[in-house]
Amino acid sequence: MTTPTLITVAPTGAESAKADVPALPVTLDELVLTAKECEAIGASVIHVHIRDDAAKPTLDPARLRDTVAAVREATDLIVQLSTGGAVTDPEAARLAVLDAGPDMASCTMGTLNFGDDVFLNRWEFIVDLHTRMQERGIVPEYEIFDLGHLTALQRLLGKHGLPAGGHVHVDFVMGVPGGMPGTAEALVACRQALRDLPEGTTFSATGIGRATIPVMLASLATGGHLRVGMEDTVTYAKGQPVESNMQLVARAVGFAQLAQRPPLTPAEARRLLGM
Ligand code: KMH
Ligand code: ZN
Repeated sequence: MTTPTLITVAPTGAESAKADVPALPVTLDELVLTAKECEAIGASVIHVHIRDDAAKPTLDPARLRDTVAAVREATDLIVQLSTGGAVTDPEAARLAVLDAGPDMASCTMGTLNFGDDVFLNRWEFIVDLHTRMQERGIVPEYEIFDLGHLTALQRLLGKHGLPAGGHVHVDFVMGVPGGMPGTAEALVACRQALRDLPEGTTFSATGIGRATIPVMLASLATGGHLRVGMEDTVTYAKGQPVESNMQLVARAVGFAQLAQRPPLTPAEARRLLGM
């Protein structure tokens, strides 16, 4: 039996500058337009980072609330806010992201070198984030940047219980300098390690930069779902900048259809994720 594909779009991220990547959606209007376009062609989840008036990453609470409301108003997409933010964001601001009331939020399962920076995720912070999401009924997407993060997730669920809704969904973020490589071999190792997580655990995968296509194909071939977008990929092919998030979602939909795993609608994705 074929498993349809959950497609997440991660349109903005916190790492690329608008000056370097003019097609990056950074205003609320740009984000909403992107959300509508990507939903129309097959995305069911949007992973959101926001920017301030100078297009710099921000976790401003009022802006986050307005963003959740605007995306909900314009689309049926599942709204997943990033609690990872930028590497410079303090823990308190990252926890306060939940006050914006998203459907989902990311929860990174460990600390790693992140290029030349450090993406800090202390154990106590992870527990705090996970517990607050349980209390508020916000469904986590556990971000897995390295194999050991799955061991940390096993420990988290064993000690602190299942997430809101009871379904466990993870996202393998592959090819960050400092994390696991964006290869089929690494994806298969992660896939095998899911044995130690609750039955029915689902996974998405995304490859950073040139890892995008191998990771996408490997994920489709092993029953996984897809995350694509300009947070992770700003070059479509050698020498060819990405024109829009829609272009990346369209490619993902094409690959998914070739694999006979058509995209899930947002309503079907909600059922899959236990919402
Ligand atoms: N921007 C990275 C430091 C997430 O959204 O939760 C963290 C990140 C993960 O993008
Ligand atoms: Zn992110």
